[in-house]
Amino acid sequence: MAPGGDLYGLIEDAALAIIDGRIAWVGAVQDVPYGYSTLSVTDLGGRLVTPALVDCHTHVVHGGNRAAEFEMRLLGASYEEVARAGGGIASTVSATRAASQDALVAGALPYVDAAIAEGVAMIEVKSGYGLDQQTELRMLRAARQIEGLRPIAVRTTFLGAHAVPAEYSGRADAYIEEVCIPTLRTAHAEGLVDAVDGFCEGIAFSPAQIERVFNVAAELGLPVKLHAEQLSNLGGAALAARHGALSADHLEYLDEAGVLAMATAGVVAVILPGAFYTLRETQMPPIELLRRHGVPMAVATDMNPGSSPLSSILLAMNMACTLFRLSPAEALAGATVIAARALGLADRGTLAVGQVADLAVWNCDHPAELAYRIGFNPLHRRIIGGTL
Ligand code: DI6
Ligand code: FE
Repeated sequence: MAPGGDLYGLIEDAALAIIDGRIAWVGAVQDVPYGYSTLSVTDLGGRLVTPALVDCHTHVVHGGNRAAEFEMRLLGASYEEVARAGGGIASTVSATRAASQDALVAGALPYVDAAIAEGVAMIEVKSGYGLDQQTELRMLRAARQIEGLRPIAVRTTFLGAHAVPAEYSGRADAYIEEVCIPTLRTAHAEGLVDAVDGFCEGIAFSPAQIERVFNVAAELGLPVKLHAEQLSNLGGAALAARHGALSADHLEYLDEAGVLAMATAGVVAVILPGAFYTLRETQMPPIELLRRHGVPMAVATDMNPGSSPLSSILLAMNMACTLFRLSPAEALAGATVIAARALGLADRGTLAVGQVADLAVWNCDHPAELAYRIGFNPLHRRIIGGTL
């Protein structure tokens, strides 16, 4: 560990004891209790050690990509023209429906590997590009399968209320009743769901429609989170707060009433600068209000093929600082302990006794370097559950 201000609680010349995958002791080398002298020792060469990173909002499981749409938009096509040409979210739904589970896994692994290479030990993965029962289940099974193929923990989120599929165009209520809710029940019965999400927006679902899904989540004992106030303010954050949500995500159009509701209910604000950047948004999330009212802020990639083709959590941290004026310390907390909290987990994300020993070891002198450089990866190695 390295010298620096106490913003980070840095310990110089530090040692950390790990027993059975948990942090058993942390402090200065000269204070290591005698009883730990029998443990095997790994010298990390004086490098900076932080909790491993957590990417708490991604859509890495999906079919196809939208590079052609990106190109069309740069040539002047509007979002509507892109959609009429079969682009937009509908094109990802078609590609995802056409993909086998193996193909979905194979498509996600390069993003997962990129995350691992940057010190990520846990990634959240959402469904929401199937929008029919079969494909939503296949996406969630693919997400679960990743855990067996790579050294990373996966948390799955059911996002059936992401968009209205073409076959239900103009019939969003029927989609919620006939597809979304029955699929949620089936996915939960199969053990595929850790949390339930929705997209509360004019182009997606109304607060009343989201509430119907949230009520079923409550009945099943599942925590909820919400894409809220991304493009307009429909009161999604307050709705999430009323339902005791783990997080409300995006939040560019959040107002002070929404901030207060989140603060009171302990809802994490997940800041997603990759989508803000890609959509060339100009309305910033109300960072200063969130800070003033004590709403914890997480930072994530929102990796998805449309609005945020960003797989680098370090770049998301940099963007959170440069675009939204988070401090590097806030960005690091946002991609560790607060990100874990956005997933309902309190057992990781800090270097404290009893925490899961998922660590990142960096070729850095100071933790501010993690958010400072652009497109540079200083990871030395990860330590997962105490294992190098
Ligand atoms: N908000 C977003 O930015 C993405 N989903 C969501 O709820 C957009 C997803 C896409 O364009 O494919
Ligand atoms: Fe998202």
